[in-house]
Amino acid sequence: MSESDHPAEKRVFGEAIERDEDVPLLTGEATYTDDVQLQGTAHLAIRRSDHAHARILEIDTSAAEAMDDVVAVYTGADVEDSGVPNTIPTAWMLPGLVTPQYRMLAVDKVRHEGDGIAAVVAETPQAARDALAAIEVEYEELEHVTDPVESVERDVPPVHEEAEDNVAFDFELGDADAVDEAFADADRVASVDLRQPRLIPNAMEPRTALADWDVATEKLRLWMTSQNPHLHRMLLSAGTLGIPENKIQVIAPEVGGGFGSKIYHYPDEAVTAWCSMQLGRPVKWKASRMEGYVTDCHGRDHTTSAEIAVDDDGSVRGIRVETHAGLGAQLSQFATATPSYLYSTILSGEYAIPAIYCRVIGAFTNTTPVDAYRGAGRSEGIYVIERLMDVAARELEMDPAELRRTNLVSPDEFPYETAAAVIYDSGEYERAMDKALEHVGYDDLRDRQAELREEGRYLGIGVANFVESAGLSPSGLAGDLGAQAGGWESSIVRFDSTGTVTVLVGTADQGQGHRTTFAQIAAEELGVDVDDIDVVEGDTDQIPQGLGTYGSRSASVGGGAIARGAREVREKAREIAAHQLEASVDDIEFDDGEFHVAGAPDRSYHIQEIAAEAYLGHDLPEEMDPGLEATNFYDPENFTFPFGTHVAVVEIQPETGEIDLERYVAVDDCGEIINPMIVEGQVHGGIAQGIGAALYEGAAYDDDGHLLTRRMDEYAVPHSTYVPDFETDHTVTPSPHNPIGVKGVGESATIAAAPTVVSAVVDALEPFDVDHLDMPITPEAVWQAMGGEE
Ligand code: MCN
Repeated sequence: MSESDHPAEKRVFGEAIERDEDVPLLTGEATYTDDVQLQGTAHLAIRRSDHAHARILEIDTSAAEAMDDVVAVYTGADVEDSGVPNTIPTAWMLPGLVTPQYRMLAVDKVRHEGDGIAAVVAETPQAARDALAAIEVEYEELEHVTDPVESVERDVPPVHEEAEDNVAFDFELGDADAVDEAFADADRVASVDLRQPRLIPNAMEPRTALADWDVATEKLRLWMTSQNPHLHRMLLSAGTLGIPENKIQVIAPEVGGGFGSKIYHYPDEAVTAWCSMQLGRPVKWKASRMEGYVTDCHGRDHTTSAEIAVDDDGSVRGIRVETHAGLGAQLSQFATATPSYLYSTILSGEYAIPAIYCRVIGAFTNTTPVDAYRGAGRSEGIYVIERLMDVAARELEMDPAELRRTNLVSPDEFPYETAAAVIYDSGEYERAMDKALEHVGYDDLRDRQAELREEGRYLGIGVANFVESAGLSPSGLAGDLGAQAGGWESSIVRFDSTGTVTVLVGTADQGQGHRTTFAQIAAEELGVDVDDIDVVEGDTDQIPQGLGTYGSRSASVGGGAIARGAREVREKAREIAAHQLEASVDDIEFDDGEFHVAGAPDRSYHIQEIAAEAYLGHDLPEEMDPGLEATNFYDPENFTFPFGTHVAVVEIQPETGEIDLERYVAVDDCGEIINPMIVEGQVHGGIAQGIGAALYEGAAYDDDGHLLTRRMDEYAVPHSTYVPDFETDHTVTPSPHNPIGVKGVGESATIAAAPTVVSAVVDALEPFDVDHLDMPITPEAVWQAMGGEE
């Protein structure tokens, strides 16, 4: 272990303290959006398209309007006529991007099953839902397309008139000529065609919104299931409703999971707000589970051809990747960034690859919009490079772990600039890989595999390395690449006069444990007890600015803002202490919350006493303002790049094709660890989601463009019995540019697990000459690959 595994002595940072948030969450005392009750609330239900693609000829709402308890029925034309901007804007512009107007309710045609057509507001949720069926819609059906390759290659009516060929963008990264040369020179070339199916996020709490338009003050209060209340405030203001930003308050109370799906500015929450504005009374909308399946943004949907050029000694010379990325029927906020920059820039993985070229065609299809889902872009990219490593190892008849090791970026090469245009901050890749392989007993497993094969048993060992760009930054770079927002986060760290501390931060938890870990950061910096710290997130009126929680940014960027704010507060307290102790500031030491003069620890002031002095005392240093708080905006100089190695061991049942996942070992490196228990929880959840993608999950459409997997018994998220006990470990390689050395961890294991498990299954099937199977790998697919009849 290197020295970095033993950070300087810490009090509470790095401790596995229990999650402060759990008692209210587990006892049902916590407040979710649906728990918020306002007097006089009306209820919204949304009539949605049953067709994948159709022109709307006529909508007759009269029967619905006449029903008992119905307050109002609105169509897309009503929204349009109200004069609001009525645009759901995209947040990431790519060169040449086609941006058709995305409205709150469809006006001319429906573009996917689930597209909103009309809004019913009624006195009760049941009355609103009942009235939906009474709305008569006359359609002219149009040919539809659900597959991203067919969408651009087949002659089909365009999803949007603005994109005749259904291409929203055609993106390239890397040096095509250098790659051509590498391929011409290399000893061998291997290739693989991959399909990464659509995944459905399945957060436990459905999307919900409660809007309250105050007619007197013309202010909108909107409680909603949001991962980023400030972004929602900004997008509602500028693009959709045309209300000044300072007249909108977005509140995200407890949020029950998101996995990306609650980042986005959807039409539904905006319609809820718009209805409240029309009626001057509170309006609530809550998605049903099935509604969520067709309206929450899906993830992935990539069809890829990838090639790798290698020399006989295992050196990778270059990779070439072409991907059709399904975007669905509309451009969701990060729909363009995820399959372009987040995907292509991680294709180097943990390896020193001299030449990389990637082309991504973003295709509109008649399906639910696709956007970032846990691992967003990085999952898809790491899957490609790790599958390429496996096919190259087969081509070279080399051990797949050995091929990986041969190409790792070594510790002395950091900061390492890849041929995919990013600079990795720090890493000790081989150390993590060694740890994982030793833990699983890799060499012995290979021996056992050979022995079992003699007996007609098929053991598979899958190894995958991953690196991940977490916490998009800096803002300048994001802007250069087309982002319509920055990469910073903001905090306020405030002592109260009695010595307690309030930390306000612009991130927004959905289960990650921010309240606990952020209190640990502040407690460490300020030398106070964690119980004296209250962390506040999710309310735009309390926290002036923020960008939210996604892209595994909260610990590194939000935590960075908190640490910097706390340090500012500590320095002001130091000045007050120096004044009280009649000493020079430079002579004041800070130890476990106490300020004292160097070498004279007997006379000291605790920082909490100094807080009282800052508010209540009468003797502050000359020209110092009262109070003890700091506002900090932290704009990191780079992403952080967590990494690690995961190993899976499977055994295939030859009679049925069933896959027994026997062991799963994960060694992750997320820099300095704030709370090891929370990190382990994130890794566990992430592995489960990656296993889900590898073996169980995948959205499917029928020939009419209807989603077939629209219920929990049709879309298979892994149950606890589907996953083995996880064996986790870590290394610690601090990020050199982060104020507290942390890197993100929220998505790491999802990124690693899918290629690890696929690698293991394909490894087991080596005797059957199987180089690759697409996810989700079902027993049926395995059985067929082993020669079973269809
Ligand atoms: N942490 C830590 N030490 C580190 C890094 C992180 O203790 N070195 C802690 C953090 O303080 C935080 C948690 O681990 O409590 C995750 O931190 P981070 O990696 O910064 O990720 P975010 O908090 O920004 O969360 C986003 C990430 C993403 S992108 C998805 S998707 C995801 C995920 O987190 N969705 C989740 N984890 C989830 N967990 C739950 N329960 N529910 C979701 O919807």
